Amino acid sequence: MTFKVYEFDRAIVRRPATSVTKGLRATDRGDPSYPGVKREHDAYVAALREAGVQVEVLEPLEEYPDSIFVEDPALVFTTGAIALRPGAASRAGEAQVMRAVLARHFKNVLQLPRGLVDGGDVLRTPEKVMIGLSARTNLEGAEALVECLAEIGLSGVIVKKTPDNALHFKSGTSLLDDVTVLTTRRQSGSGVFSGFKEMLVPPGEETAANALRVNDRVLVGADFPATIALLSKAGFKVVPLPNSEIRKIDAGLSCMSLRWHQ
Ligand code: CIR
Repeated sequence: MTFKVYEFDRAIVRRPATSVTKGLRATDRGDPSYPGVKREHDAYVAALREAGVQVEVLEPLEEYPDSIFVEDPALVFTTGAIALRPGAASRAGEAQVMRAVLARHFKNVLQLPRGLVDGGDVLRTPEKVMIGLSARTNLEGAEALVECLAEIGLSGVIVKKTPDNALHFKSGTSLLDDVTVLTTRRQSGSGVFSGFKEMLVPPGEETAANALRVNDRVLVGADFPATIALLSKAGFKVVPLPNSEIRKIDAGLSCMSLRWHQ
């Protein structure tokens, strides 16, 4: 492979439906406003394009309030795509819709045969694909995913230590470069990143750990000044993005796109 795992030239996103205001959330801090979500999503798509990514924008799906989070029903890699079996009952049907989209882009589209997996629990690193168990991803699904990954030449490893209160494995972690992860004190304490250099998000900014490295830059929530300062000081080119509305339904920055290098 001649490119890094955070180098992308293609992405798929889906415009929010007005039903996005009823999206799932672990803690209710009030519904997000539709215009607010739309504004934040537009800024996200613009940031991907500015990073050099060709973005396909899919039409909204009113029947799936959380369908803006395209990362959860599928995985995409240069060698193929995998339609998943999302762990939230209200999101299960999103995978079939996404499968048809993937078929337009990939010759090889696999289907997770059993169990449950959300893409938010799957972290691609240079050596392997880490699969965190969570309330959305079970062992049966994770084991099946390891088999699917092997079919497209990738090595999956199951991580059993996603912190109890995290929605997804990646809620508390993102890959910053070949050897560095941005993570929370809590996730770090589990020891799953022993092979990596860890940068810890400052206390109170745990949600910032779901950042997104795309090509030469890192997209980070604009409301996390200490994390932005930390990353900037370490030499990363940081793009702060507004996400105060979308966060009300537990969004980070990885979840709104499927990204790959063609
Ligand atoms: C959900 O609970 O499924 C959505 N409200 C949020 C999904 C965020 N997905 C992600 O971080 N991969």
